[in-house]
Amino acid sequence: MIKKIIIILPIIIIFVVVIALAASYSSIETNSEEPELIVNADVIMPTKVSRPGCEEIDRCYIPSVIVIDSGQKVTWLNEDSAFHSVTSGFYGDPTDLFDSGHLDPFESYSLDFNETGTFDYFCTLHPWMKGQVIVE
Ligand SMILES: [Cu+2]
Repeated sequence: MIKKIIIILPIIIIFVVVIALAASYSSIETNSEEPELIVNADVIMPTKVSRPGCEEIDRCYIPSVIVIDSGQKVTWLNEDSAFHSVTSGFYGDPTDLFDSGHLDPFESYSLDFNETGTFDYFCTLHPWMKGQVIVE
């Protein structure tokens, strides 16, 4: 009788552990299926742009040049795991027209453009990141 219990008990314990692991795994699965951020971004800061190189393929801000009509809004979304900014002007020569400050990963920043013109912007943390909003 005791021998039987000694054999059966570990089997029951393993069975319970497997069920518990399966339950926790399936709940993780369910969570990952929930919709992620729903932000209608016009310009994306993609992953890995905190290292130089994106400027060579014009992909630091995507698109790096956006053309809109006067009165339209532009929304930037930081899809990188590093901080970035959307700051008017050029690195070392900001124009003080707009500045998002440091955007956290998956944080967005929106701005209305009511005047026509070409608005250069850059990232205060990564001098190679440059973009342009052209308002017609
Ligand atoms: Cu940056």
